[in-house]
Amino acid sequence: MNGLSFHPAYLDRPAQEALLANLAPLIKAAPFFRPTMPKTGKPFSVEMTNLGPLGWVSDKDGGYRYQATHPVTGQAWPAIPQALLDLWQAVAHYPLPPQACLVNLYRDGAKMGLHVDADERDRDAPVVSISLGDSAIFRLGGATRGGPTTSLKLSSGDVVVLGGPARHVYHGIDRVLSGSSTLVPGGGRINLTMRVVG
Ligand code: MD3
Ligand code: FE
Repeated sequence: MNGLSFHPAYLDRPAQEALLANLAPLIKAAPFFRPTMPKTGKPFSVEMTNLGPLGWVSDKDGGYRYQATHPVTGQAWPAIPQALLDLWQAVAHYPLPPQACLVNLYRDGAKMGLHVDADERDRDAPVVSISLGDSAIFRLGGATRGGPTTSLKLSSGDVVVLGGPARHVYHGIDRVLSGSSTLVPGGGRINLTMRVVG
């Protein structure tokens, strides 16, 4: 796939543990919430929180959007840790820093349907994804829904950079392989995506 760069095992186990320890107090301050679908209000199976000046949220009345505050606590999102900004710097090859780091939590049975990330004004900036915990089957399609797709297993410590054409393709998480990692307390998978919102 054009614009996709895959860095398997970019973070070794000690680095994954250090990152998770770094995130723990931030997630305590900005707890995971469960977004709901625009219009229908159907809850996501994935829980989310954010770091940075902006965070991605969704609910029945407001729909998909970025905003500066946590939808439940009303507080500003915690800052993106320097270790994550350094990682962005090392792999994104983009002049601007990320404004949002979306943190996705996949507990038992959570998945994410095929979608395109299109709520960012900056259409050129890449997205950097970091996987922690249980492995997941990631599905990658093309620019239109209904075309051919391929799947890729994302494991703990893997980093994916989606730039260029890959930034605008359909993608989702088919399933998480429960029990495949011991990293995340309580089990499951955490995915971080850093974004320039524009
Ligand atoms: C391809 N997250 O948060 S990360 C999302 O594993 C999202 O939680 C998945 O899709 C996850 O929006 C996949 C890899 C990823 C992230 C953003 C992309 C792939 C992408 C944007 C465009 C194309
Ligand atoms: Fe996405």
